[in-house]
Amino acid sequence: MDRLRLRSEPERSEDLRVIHLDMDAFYASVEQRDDPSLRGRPVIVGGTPASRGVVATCSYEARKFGVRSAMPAEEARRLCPSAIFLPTDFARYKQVSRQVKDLLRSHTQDVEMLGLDEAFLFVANPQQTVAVAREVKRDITGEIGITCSVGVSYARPLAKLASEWQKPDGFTVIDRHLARRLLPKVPLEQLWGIGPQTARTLKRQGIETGGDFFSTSTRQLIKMLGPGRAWDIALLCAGRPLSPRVRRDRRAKSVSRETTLPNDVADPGELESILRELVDDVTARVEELDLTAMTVGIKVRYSNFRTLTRARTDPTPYHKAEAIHQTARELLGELIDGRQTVRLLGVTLSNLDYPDMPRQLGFELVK
Ligand code: TTP
Ligand code: MG
Repeated sequence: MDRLRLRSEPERSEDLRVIHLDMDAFYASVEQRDDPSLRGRPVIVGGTPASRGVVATCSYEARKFGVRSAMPAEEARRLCPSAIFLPTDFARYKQVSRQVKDLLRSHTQDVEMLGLDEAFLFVANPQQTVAVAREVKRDITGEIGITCSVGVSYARPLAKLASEWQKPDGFTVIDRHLARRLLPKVPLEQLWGIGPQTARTLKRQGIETGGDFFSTSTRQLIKMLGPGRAWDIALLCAGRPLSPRVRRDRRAKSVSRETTLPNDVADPGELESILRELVDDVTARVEELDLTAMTVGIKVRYSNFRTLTRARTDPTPYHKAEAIHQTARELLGELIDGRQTVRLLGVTLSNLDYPDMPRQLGFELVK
């Protein structure tokens, strides 16, 4: 059976640069901090059983009884009759979240908040990351008055996995060595970057861990996920996720997708079908954002690593996926001749038209 094989990666020195921090039982901890009589007791924040609401979160004391976020409050009360139910005081949690953010910014400018209670921090000097992470954790507990769990690693999904590893009040470092040992056993739904939908699709086929993923045939994985997604997940499961950088500008200037092929390919028909999957993927993402693109670009990396790009801009935005396919196919035709073997293919849609942005009149070819 043909299995996914990743090209071997040059040995790298440790490069722990990413910190992920997640507050413990956030809403409930704020409540316990502000009312000492609640400390050490099962506290449930969210809807009440009477209003047929659901649990937003609960203190770790309540978790011992099996209470969880998103559970009907009625069920939570059955599991834990002694629990204290409190309404959600969103304004207060938001205020604490702002304090957390300011504190994090005083440690490093490279902070990316995700929702109210979690954040990624990026540290320039990897020698200092663990020390920075310890200081941040200590200051959050000291100055904000609630505990958090912290993970340190070399890429975002692994830092996130690390912070969840020993909750609450945890501190976990996942270096490359540990990542290689853990990942084959980690349930896929715990990997940030694999959504619940994808995890369910894979689980239905008996693929529950990184180890299962690699013992599945390439053909089956590509059939289930498409080549781009299959390779992204393969890299994730191998502990080699893409760049750890922060995106400051959330408004995308382009949407792209590229994939390193399992084996080098020269056959134009095969390359076209892989290109089709990539185009489908970027087109779906652009449509999801309610945008249109004026430029279609492709990238080809040959086996000798020579990389060429081609792009074409159309004055009327590409509204139809078929038109994008057609252009991408033509551009590919300019770069392959059936003899040269290709190791990577990519597609980019750019010159995106945002509904609130004045239509650009002059545009240039984007390479
Ligand atoms: P989480 O970080 O998922 O949960 P938590 O902080 O309460 O607990 P822990 O991290 O220790 O596991 O979510 C942060 C807050 O978001 C949480 O305090 C309440 C809110 N929330 C909801 O309102 N509904 C939900 O389903 C979830 C998961 C969270
Ligand atoms: Mg949390």
